[in-house]
Amino acid sequence: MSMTKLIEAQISAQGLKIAVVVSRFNSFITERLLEGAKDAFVRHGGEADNLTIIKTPGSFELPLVASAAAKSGKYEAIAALGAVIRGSTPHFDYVAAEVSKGLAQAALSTGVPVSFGVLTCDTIEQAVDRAGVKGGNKGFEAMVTAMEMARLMGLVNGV
Ligand code: INI
Repeated sequence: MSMTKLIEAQISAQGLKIAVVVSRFNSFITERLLEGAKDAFVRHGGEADNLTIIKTPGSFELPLVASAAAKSGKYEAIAALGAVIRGSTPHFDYVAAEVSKGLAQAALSTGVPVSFGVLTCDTIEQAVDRAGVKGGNKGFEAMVTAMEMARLMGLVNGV
């Protein structure tokens, strides 16, 4: 009889070293995302000493810093947090496109999970809703994903 293998990770921060890379641009939103991420880490058994917070000027700078943090070998996962809010110029589209592509690239090129906790919103209200008001907290979710992916990569890589 054949036996199907299922690989699925538990979500726990116990013993995990994680870096949060967070943008200062739109800090009234990103500070809320950061609080959500810290809350998720602590609630899942993470130790304060195992959490590193790295601040960037804007979301555009997140991929380079996430990539450097991933390459350092110090962290099992990275959670990237930012808030890109549409203005009256095409700037939004360039920043949103580069940060999403860049963070995916940082994960794929290093093998270290990088979760996408970057809001891309049309309005400030939409961003507020996703930073702990009506729509949950995307920083919390990004941290939960970072923890699960850190464990999952350990299982897939046979560590
Ligand atoms: N950075 C953001 O994180 N969110 C934004 O909404 C945003 N807008 O709209 O301009 C933004 N711009 C700054 C950008 O990320 C860079 O820091 C800047 O262009 C310098 O490289």
